[in-house]
Amino acid sequence: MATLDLFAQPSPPPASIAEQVSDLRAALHEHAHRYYVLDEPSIPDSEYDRLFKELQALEAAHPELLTSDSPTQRVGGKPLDQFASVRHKVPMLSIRTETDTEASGAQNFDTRVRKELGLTPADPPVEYVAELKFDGLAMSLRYEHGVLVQAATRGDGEVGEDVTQNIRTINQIPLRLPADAPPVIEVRGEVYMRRADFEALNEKQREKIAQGAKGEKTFVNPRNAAAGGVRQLDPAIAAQRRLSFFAYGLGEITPPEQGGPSFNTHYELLKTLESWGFPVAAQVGRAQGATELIAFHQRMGAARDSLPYDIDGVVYKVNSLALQRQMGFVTREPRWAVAHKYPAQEQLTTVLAIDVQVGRTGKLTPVAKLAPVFVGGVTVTNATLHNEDEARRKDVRVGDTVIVRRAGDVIPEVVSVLLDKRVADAPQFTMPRQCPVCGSAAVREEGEADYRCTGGLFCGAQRKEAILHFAHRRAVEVEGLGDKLVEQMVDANVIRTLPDLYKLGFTALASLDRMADKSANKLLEALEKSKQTTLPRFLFGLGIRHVGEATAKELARHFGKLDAIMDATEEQLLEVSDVGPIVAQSLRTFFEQPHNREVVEQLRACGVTWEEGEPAARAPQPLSGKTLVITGTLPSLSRDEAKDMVEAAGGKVAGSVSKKTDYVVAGAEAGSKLLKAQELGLAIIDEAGLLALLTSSSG
Ligand code: D41
Repeated sequence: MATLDLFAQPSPPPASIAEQVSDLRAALHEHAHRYYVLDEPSIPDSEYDRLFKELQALEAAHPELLTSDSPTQRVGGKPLDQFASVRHKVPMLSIRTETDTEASGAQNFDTRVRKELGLTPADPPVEYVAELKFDGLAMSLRYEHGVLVQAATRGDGEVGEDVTQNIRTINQIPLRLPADAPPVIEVRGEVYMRRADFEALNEKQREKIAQGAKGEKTFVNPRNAAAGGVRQLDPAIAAQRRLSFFAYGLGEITPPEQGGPSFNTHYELLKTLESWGFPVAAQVGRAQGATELIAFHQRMGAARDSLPYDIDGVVYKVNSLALQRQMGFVTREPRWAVAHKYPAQEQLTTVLAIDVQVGRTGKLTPVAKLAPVFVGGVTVTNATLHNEDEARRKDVRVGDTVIVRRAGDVIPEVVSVLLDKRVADAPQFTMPRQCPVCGSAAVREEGEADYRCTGGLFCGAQRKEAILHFAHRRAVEVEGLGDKLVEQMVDANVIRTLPDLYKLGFTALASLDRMADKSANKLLEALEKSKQTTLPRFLFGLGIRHVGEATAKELARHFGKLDAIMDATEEQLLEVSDVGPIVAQSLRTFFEQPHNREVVEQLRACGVTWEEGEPAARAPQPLSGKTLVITGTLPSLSRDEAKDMVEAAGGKVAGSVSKKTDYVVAGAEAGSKLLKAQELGLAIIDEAGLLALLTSSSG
């Protein structure tokens, strides 16, 4: 503190500057309230920043005008060694918890209240206020003469800790109250962290850890992150935590005899706090009797997962303050309030095993098998670990005690491991290099998160997908073989592998549900017809990863024969235009699996044939090396026909327009792709233009 020298005072700043400072503060207070509390910004961020800087400049030039409730003073304090103790003038009570998560929990409370008040069934329903129960930490905010002077944690209810510096950084908490607020008021509520702020914080933490920062960790849940933020000794760190606040009650307040306000109901109190700038949850409402409490409990239970923050229940309070006084409290818990919980979304359990599941497309997913635990309203026995990196990051091991979370209908997740409970010598999890279903090699390609089984045609897990793909219109077309039918045939064990398709007899087919004789015959005909195919269709139909239609055509043209492709080395494959290292590797891995080769042989043995050709001597083609995009409806050609013609002429058809597009073929009702082509100044042609290109000699 500077000593005050009455004789050497600097001349006071002109009234206009003090006025400017005061106007700027009022404007910034108002805008911050609209932005942080009401979520209805009234000016652009840039304008707010400009006003803020203006105020900072004025305060720097006139330090004597600086006050602690200035919006510039949210973060300013120095790091502390420890927090001072604060004795609460009015103890911070706790709240009785109703653990019965069913509707009966609300009924029980209402019954107790009515009994306590001596009401009979003939009396009207009791009026309550129903609130959300935020999952954060209780805080008491003390204002004197409208200025925030102290923020204290609940502690044991009698003595808490002075965390004023940190709480000042919470933008939702007013540093100053309007003129109609009483000289002394303590506002009580919950400091919490919104889920999005929690996710962003953990993302930042993960980055720090990845960069090798020591002593950093990720947080288990928003409540822990909020508690950690409140207990930061350095307010600059607390400020980065992005905490939020909801008000729900009062501590000390100037009594009416000394000019303080007098409230009749809890609802009136909440509305007044709201008018003074405190955040009060929009969901708060009055409820008549148990019926409306139950309805509130159910409504909020359904809305729970779509709220931007965690709640662990709802709170019911008798609305009339006179009735509250009449009821009083027992052992620090008011008789007039109760917290009605929802089923916990997180629970502890142990990991019994880590299995690896194989999806329809061959993706391997590690899954933790858990000791059954009731969480989020259901019994959970499995939790996904997503992929290798996630499993490593969480480092889940067999025997570990873990926190599982199940929110809404989202699949259960392992949130974290309690490392201090880890059994000695628990081995780290590693992804298998072999498919647990079929034993084929499992590979993880560069830049990919997932391991995949390479036994596409053979693998039991991928059977349905592989058959469907093979039978696709653009592959070895089997007309009428759709997903429902494949599903049924595989589930009924009528077919196990792809070649089984061609061994189907009429009896087996006709035995299927809803399969009339006529349809069975039609399918047999379609199968017979599909046997006569082309090499590109067959190759594409094998469903080799990264081998799309265009690549299949290019491979067929280049090698002429399937055996040549199956036996080609990586170098030979790389000679094919359109084939890069990833595709070459994928082809090699596929044909290295004996099972896949066997499937190919069996298909041939079943009579699937095509005309083989000679390896191509690269004839110059009119569209070789060109990429086209087709958009809109062409007058005579279908999209597929146009595509085939372009590809036969050596060109490629892409799905989206980019700088690399050589021509955009536009038909009727071409939309955004045409616009983009115009923007990029690309060559735009119509169907006639395309036909002309196709017949032109290359060059
Ligand atoms: O949302 C909450 N966590 C919440 C907590 C709430 N909505 N209301 C509360 N009301 C009280 C009384 C009835 C004592 C005024 C509370 C708490 N207490 C509370 N939370 C932690 C300790 C006390």
